[in-house]
Amino acid sequence: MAVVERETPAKVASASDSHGIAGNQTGAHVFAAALKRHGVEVIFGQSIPSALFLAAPHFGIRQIGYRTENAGTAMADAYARVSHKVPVVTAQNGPAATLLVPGLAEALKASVPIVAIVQDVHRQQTDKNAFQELDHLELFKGSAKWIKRITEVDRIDDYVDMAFTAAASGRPGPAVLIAPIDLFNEAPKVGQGERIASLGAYPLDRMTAGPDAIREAAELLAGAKAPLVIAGGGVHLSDASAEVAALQELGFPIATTAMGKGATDEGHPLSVGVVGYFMGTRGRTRHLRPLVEDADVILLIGNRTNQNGTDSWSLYPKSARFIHLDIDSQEVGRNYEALRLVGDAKLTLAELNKALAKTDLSKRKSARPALEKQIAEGLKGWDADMAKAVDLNQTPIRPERLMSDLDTVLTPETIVVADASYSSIWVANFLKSRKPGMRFVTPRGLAGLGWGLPFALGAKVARPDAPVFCLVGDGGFAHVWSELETARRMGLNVVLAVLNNQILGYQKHAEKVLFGEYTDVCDFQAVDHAAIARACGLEGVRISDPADFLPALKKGLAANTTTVLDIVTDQRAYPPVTAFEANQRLNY
Ligand SMILES: Cc1ncc(C[n+]2csc(CCOP(=O)(O)OP(=O)(O)O)c2C)c(N)n1
Ligand SMILES: [Mg+2]
Repeated sequence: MAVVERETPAKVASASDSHGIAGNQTGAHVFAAALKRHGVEVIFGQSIPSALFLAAPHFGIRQIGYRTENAGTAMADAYARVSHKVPVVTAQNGPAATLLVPGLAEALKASVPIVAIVQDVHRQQTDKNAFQELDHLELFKGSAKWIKRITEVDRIDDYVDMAFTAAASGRPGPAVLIAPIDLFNEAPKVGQGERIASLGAYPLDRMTAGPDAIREAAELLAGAKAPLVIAGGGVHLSDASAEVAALQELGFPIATTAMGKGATDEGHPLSVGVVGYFMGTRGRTRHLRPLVEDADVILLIGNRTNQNGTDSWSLYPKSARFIHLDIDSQEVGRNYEALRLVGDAKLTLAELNKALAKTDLSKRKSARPALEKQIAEGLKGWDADMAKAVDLNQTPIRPERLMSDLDTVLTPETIVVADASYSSIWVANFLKSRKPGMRFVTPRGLAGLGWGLPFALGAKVARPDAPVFCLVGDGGFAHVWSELETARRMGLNVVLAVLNNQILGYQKHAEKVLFGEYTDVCDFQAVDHAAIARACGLEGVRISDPADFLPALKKGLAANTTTVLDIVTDQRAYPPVTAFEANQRLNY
């Protein structure tokens, strides 16, 4: 006996009656109205819960149909990072729900708000081994900030509001709302619409650290011999780059983590660039390591002091006095004991800047010319290293050549996306941010492969007018080729460059460094990614000559379709990760 895998479509509200709950309206309408109230314009889904998607257009909510749930969650994640709105992703119970886990886990670690609505089995079939029944409350433990199952149609508003509040307040993160399928078809008994709050933008609540701590921080920074600011991804989450820029104008050098990249204009004379685990030869900030190591007061902003950002906790000097500003009190002092500034970065920095203005900033003023010189010379040293270390005209193509060409067409509005592995490092190290608040979207929460293309699509949904460039490795791209069809169907035009080195690069190189050999799955058979793009009705161009990249890139950025540039790159190329520094095993 076959089981019914899909619910029967619910009655769909007419456009005129869509905002009130009356007559034969259902839980699906209540859900859609609540989402509308929170400013939701799109839902990343695949037609389930069907009743919700049939009702949603009547509330002006469009469905962005993903091919796989993990890609859909990554789309929602990038949409959130770029738009500052809380995105909604949905999935069917069971196997579909399990595929939300990777995307939610990345969002949890990267502090990105997402509301996931997960369909559950019919309430009367609970715990009977119903079709695709799974304990979702257990499933999402460890990958979500908040998980609840709603069982009363009359409480949909309450639960939707709780989910948005959980996602968008405090340290943002994913909230999972589990909703039995029959709830969407049931008519509410009591009137709805008492709740009027709109909770769909984050940070939902901004709070500042206490005035005494802020005053103490200002005194420390003003009186320091060699202060340094290291801004993390929290600056973007809090939309605090203008306040960081104001702090910079007071004479403070600003470095960032990879997640914080774009927090500053990297053309500013007091912008250090990205510091962390890729400060080896060819690392843009390699010659600025002393600037970090000699700092006596370090202000960390929205920086979780993780392994890569601190070069395995070897980079930040133990002797420095730390001031740590974060919305999550648990992050403050986690790895470096610090003066605690617990609060929203934007609001607290605004207060800190005011407090600094009242201090004696003559030290900052007098130190500035030498500081600017140190930074300029350090970056010049990098240029000289590059000229010596890399032949930008060689074939197979060096990724540094691609980044150098790409850098010439970047605008402050360009959104640069990268997948995990080397791609994240190529863009973070070799491109320059053009303004405070420029967006470089990389999966640095957990650094999983397969986030690149869906991130690019989610970013494009959030900012349709912005050019979106995405860099991926051939290994990571293979996780999500299927979303090329999504790009075409949804009319989301991005330029995707595949570093076709025909290997799991980072994996192979790490094995060579650690063991002197590597396992055979690191080498791939040849794949023509341009042909895959063309098979999906998109533009696909294979590039073997470095001179062909820039024209193809410009054409792709101007095109009315997604373009895949399949670039034959040198498999021996690796970015300047310090763990690989001067390792002879990589000269193969
Ligand atoms: C989902 C996931 N699986 C495995 C890994 C481990 N891993 C990190 S880098 C890497 C190789 C990536 O190869 P590719 O995407 O081709 O990029 P390349 O390093 O060659 O530029 C692997 C397997 C990971 N980070 N994420
Ligand atoms: Mg590869």
